Formats: sequence, C-alpha cells, structure tokens
Amino acid sequence: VELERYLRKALEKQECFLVYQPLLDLMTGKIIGSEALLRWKHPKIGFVSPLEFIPIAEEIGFIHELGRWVLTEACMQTKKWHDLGFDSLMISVNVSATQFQHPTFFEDVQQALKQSQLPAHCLHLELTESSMLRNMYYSIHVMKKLQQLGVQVSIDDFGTGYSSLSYLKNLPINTLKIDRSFIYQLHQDRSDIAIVKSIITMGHGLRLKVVAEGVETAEQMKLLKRLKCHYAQGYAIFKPLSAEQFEQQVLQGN
Ligand code: G
Ligand code: G
Ligand code: MN
Ligand code: NA
Repeated sequence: VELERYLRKALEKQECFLVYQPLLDLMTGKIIGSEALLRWKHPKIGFVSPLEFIPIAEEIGFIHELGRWVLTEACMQTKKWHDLGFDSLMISVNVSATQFQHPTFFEDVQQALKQSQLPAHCLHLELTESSMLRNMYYSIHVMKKLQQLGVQVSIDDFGTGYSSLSYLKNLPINTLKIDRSFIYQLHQDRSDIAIVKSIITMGHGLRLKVVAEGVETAEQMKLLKRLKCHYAQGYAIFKPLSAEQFEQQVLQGN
C-alpha cells in the first residue's frame, strides 16, 4: 500500500529515469539504437524493479501516465541523439498490456512523436504475445494503425507465450525478440539451438526481423551470427546504460 502511494508521486518527484540497452546489428557490427528500460529509485526504499512496480501501476491505473512519460522521454532522448548527427538511431519502448489496451494509446504514441519530432520509423514498440491476444481484433486494429503511421511493432519475450503459429501469420508485426531463456544456454543445449534456429528461419520466411535477447557470451553471439540472426542484445554487447554513458560509450565510438 505504501509502494502504491510512493509510485503515484514518482513522476512528479522525478524519481523515474530511463536506461538504454544498445542493439547490435550482427551483420554490420554496428549499434543501430537501443531499448529504453524504466528505472525507479525511491529515496527511502531505493531501487524497485519494473517487474514489481509495473503490475502495481497497472492495478492502480497509473500505467497510462507512466507509459506516456516513458514514450515521450525515450523519443525526446533519441531525437537529441539524431540532432547530434546519429540520425538513424532507433528506440524500442516496452508497452504493458493494460497500457496498450487503453483507448488513448494510439494518440499517446502520435503525441510523443509529434512532441519529440522523432521520425515514426525510428520508434519500435515491444508488446508481448499475451497483450496482443487480449482483445485480439482490437489489438490488430491498433497495431495496423501504428504501422500505417510508420511505427514498428515487435513481439517481446517471443516463445514464452502460448500463441499459436497461425496468429503469427495474421498479426501485423515487424520484429520477433527471442526470449532470453532460449539464449542463456544456447551454445551447450541442442534443444535451444534447434528452437532458436527455427525461430530465425521462420522470421526470415515471414520477412520479420529477429532479435536475440540476453546474449551473455561471445560464443552465443558467434552462433547467432552464423544462424543469420539480424540483431542481438545482452550483457556480452552492452548492459543498459544511462543516456550519458550511451553517448560516451556508444556514440563516440561509432
Ligand atoms: O530492465 P529490467 O530487467 O529490470 O526489466 C524487467 C522487466 O520490466 C522486463 O520485462 C521489461 O520489459 C520491463 N520493463 C522495463 N521498462 C519498462 C517500461 O518502460 N514499460 C514496461 N511496460 N515494462 C518495462
Ligand atoms: O522483457 P524484456 O526483454 O524487455 O527484459 C529486458 C530486461 O532484460 C532488462 O531489464 C535487462 O536488464 C535484462 N537483460 C538485458 N540483457 C540481459 C542479459 O544479457 N542477461 C540477463 N540475464 N538479463 C538481461
Ligand atoms: Mn523488452
Ligand atoms: Na524480452
């Protein structure tokens, strides 16, 4: 209950910030952008994980305000980097199920793009299978409108949901992000190799981009490259970075 009370005030008290985890193009070896990850640090209780506070934010109806803040902040930051000359950087933003289903979600995205002046094609939205399948027809309608705007739609944590392959054929998406549970032991587990290989092949066939998440070793990265996975993300490449660290460690080297 106390956490609820603190959370409602977190934005006005400026206790929230974003970190940015770089996304590597395995073919070119270049960083193409990042995923924005929300952080909350309360002065007394310290850091609270989004795994803990996002569900609370959904319950108390705070997720819409919080989600709008994340969208705007992520787009504004990326536009700043464009203005420094890195104008092909993309940004990927996580969207919770409740946030996505909210009637103003599409307008919130439009507003964030308008306010930041970030080109729509540089914004990727990460949805989970379960949030797409909740009210599937409405979800497809919203996803199509987003794509018409130029925004890209990704399935996050792919492989952990229980969507059937027939959905994949019909869902308006651009990218599959392979869940890190399949990557974690990739070089030593034949089943994981088989699964990841199949997802990548399927992605190519469906003309989707494929991202491997949670890449922690050089061997995993090498294997993913050999399997023609497009993009990779994980501690072996970069941990999530503050905006300043991203500028120093990523942009200045690129
Ligand atoms: O970054 P970290 O490992 O703490 O993230 C934990 C979980 O929180 C992940 O599932 C991630 O997708 C989610 N998450 C991080 N930032 C956001 C955000 O801005 N919005 C939503 N809805 N989820 C987020
Ligand atoms: O659910 P989602 O994929 O959005 O979760 C992103 C979270 O995964 C981030 O909070 C980030 O901290 C975490 N993460 C990113 N890279 C790695 C990694 O290589 N290994 C592990 N264990 N976690 C990672
Ligand atoms: Mn994600
Ligand atoms: Na994920």
